[in-house]
Amino acid sequence: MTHVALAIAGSEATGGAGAQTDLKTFHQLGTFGTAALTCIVSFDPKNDWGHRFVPVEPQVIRDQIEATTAVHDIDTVKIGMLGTPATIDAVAASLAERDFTNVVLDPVLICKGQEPGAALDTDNALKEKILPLATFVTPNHFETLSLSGMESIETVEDLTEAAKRIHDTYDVTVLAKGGVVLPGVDAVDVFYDGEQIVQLSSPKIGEERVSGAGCTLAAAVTAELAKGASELEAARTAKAVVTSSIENRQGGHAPFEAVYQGAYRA
Ligand code: PXL
Repeated sequence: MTHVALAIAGSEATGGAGAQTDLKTFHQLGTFGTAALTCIVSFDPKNDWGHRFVPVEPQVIRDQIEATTAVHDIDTVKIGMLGTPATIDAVAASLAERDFTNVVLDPVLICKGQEPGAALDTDNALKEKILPLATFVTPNHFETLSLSGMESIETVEDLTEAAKRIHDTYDVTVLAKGGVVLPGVDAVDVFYDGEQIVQLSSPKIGEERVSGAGCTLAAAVTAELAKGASELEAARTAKAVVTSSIENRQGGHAPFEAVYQGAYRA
């Protein structure tokens, strides 16, 4: 039987991020992909590609999780963009009712289309209600600052300290992403599970952030865990998948490019 992975994530219609990216990543890594949508994001080409954002009704989110977990045996789930405090409550309740072995959280803290006030409520709800249920978290530079409470992260040593603080606060395995934000020729991520600190490094590909890279990383961790990999093995494979997806990124008519997972080979 093919292992099943579930994404609880938003739709980003252009295929560069969100559930679309998660499903492609799941498929590329040989898992059976399923998705429960939490919100719908439509970039606005007439307004600087801002995010038009519509949350899915909380009960509908719960229904989708009920449906996927009734049809399939699912022990590994990825959580992407949730979007509102009400969505977060619905997902937290659905998670608490089930006993998932791996809950991989991509802590998407802000989305361009949201009101700053609303985004703050959402961030707080994510920290309070979802993070305690997560087993593995993949914060980017900005999210690592926010979750660790550190004032600045400028070196790999800072990133390591931040990963430790997040682990110790939330009792979760951390893969903190330095990405293109930290200086240097390599994109360095720091893995910390309470015992091992491991730096995952690969040469930067350009200096621009590529849309969907974070979704791909967390989805790849999820697929590997669903297949039975250890957390560290999953992190290593995910780093390779993201690097390949960025190398093979796809441009279009927007001023940003999107990751492509289809060229990755183990
Ligand atoms: O990459 C973060 C992200 C996640 N999920 C959805 C998104 C985005 C960014 O656009 O739209 C649905």
